[in-house]
Amino acid sequence: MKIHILTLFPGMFNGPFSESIIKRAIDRGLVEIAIHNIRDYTSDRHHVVDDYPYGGGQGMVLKPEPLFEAVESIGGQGGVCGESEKGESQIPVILLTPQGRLFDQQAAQELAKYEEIILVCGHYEGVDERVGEHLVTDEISIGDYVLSGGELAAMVVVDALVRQLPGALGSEASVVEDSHWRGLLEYPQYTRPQAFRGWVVPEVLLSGNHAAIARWRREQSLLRTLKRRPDLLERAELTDEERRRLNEHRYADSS
Ligand code: 6GU
Repeated sequence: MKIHILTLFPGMFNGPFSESIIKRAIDRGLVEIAIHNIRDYTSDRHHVVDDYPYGGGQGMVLKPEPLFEAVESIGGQGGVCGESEKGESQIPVILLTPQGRLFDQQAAQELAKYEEIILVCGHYEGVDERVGEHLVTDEISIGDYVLSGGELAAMVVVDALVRQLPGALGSEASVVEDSHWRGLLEYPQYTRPQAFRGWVVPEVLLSGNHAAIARWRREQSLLRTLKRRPDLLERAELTDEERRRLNEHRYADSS
């Protein structure tokens, strides 16, 4: 997979991409990450990337020309994602902005299927609306809070994509068992020592009874999700029996 990132602050990406899973995926040739400085795509003497908003108001707005120039030079053509007018398949061009649709595990899975994507980091008070309308194919937000720019959000997206690439993790099982894989939170994990400051590891995990352990973990996932993120249960893959038992818990808790 090849991921292009358009940013005004290329230096921000140095740390996160040179450690851990992402570094290993790059070293193994599973992903190539190309950081492009938006300022390099200006054509004026002062390399201006932003300007005052028409109509007045606070802050500055990112100009459209450098962003179009950058995306087109990379090979993204804008317009509707899928097929271009000429028929060749298009590279998704994704603007990171608090106005975007919420990024979740499902969005991460969909994006990870592409051979090449372009992430555009928004900044200042906003990005000229013509970028959203005519250049990008999608707009993504990573949560309901405002960040100073799209860079940290782009790093979040890259991490979520890269860890899904075959061979990126130590074992494929890690992806399958991850939180949110089937829409539930993960069960509690323990390691040695068996007793720490008087707090002991649940007995079942020491039993060697794999069926009992699997049952306990599933139960813990369900209860934890019910307690912390009940909204996730609507879309989770549950058996009829599990739904019935959860409903019992719900009523037990509300009475
Ligand atoms: Cl993608 N960008 C910014 N600036 N703030 C955000 C965000 C993105 N997602 C959540 N907050």
